[in-house]
Amino acid sequence: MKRIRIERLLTDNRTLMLAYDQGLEHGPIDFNANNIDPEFILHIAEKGKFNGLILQKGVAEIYRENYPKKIPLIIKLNGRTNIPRIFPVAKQLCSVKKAVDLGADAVGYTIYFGSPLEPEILHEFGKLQEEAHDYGLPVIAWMYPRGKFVENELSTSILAYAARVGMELGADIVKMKYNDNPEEYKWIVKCAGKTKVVIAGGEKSTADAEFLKKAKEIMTTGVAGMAVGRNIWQHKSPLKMAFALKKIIFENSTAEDAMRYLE
Ligand code: FBP
Repeated sequence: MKRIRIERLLTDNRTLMLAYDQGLEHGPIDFNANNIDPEFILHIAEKGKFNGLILQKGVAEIYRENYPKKIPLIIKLNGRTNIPRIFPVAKQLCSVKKAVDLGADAVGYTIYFGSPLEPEILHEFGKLQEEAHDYGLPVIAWMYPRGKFVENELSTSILAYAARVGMELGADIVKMKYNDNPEEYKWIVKCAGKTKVVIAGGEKSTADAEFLKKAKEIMTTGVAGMAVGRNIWQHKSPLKMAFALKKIIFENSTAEDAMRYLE
């Protein structure tokens, strides 16, 4: 079996990734005149020295020439728009081979855990996880409980189950939502075993201090870090927010100290 090259995504076992797949998932409603332009994001990724930039294959392919060489590329292999609101499912749109051709350092895939279409989702993931590992590529599973069988997407029990399933399926990293319960979240992280947990940023927070306080709390739960999109590139000073988060994630700074970067 090939060695999985996960080290590029980590700094001392911690990570801060930049997510920019929202153009497909949510549409231009997330964007303004600056961040609608992928080149704006590539610049932030490079200057912010992120541990990875998450893109759909189209952006990676079309903006290939401008891609910052030193920033690991994470290609999201599946995705969906938010127009058809039937079953939560996102089919594979990019092959592992295509991701490799594009220079990917890792691949990602959203598992709508609990969806009525879960059997197909898990089957598709199972195949691409093997293909990616055959290339030595780490696999990141977005473990999002969703659909009519999921009573509460953020309950500790469903998130713990989701984290465990990510590990059982061979994900190297699971990307999960945070449920504002640091004590219970430690159990969720434990359920993932040696699979690393990273937390999604979520909707743009209206208060920087609150967002940094939450990041600090998140880092007490044992997760490896965060994969943030809107809270960075919708921020009026994206790089300042990135550096503030890095202080917390990599240097164990307090939220108050990190806040100085934003003042
Ligand atoms: P944000 O940090 O902007 O929340 O991005 C994280 C992310 O997982 C993206 O990768 C993805 O596009 C989006 O959230 C999907 O979130 P949802 O399914 O809740 O709309």
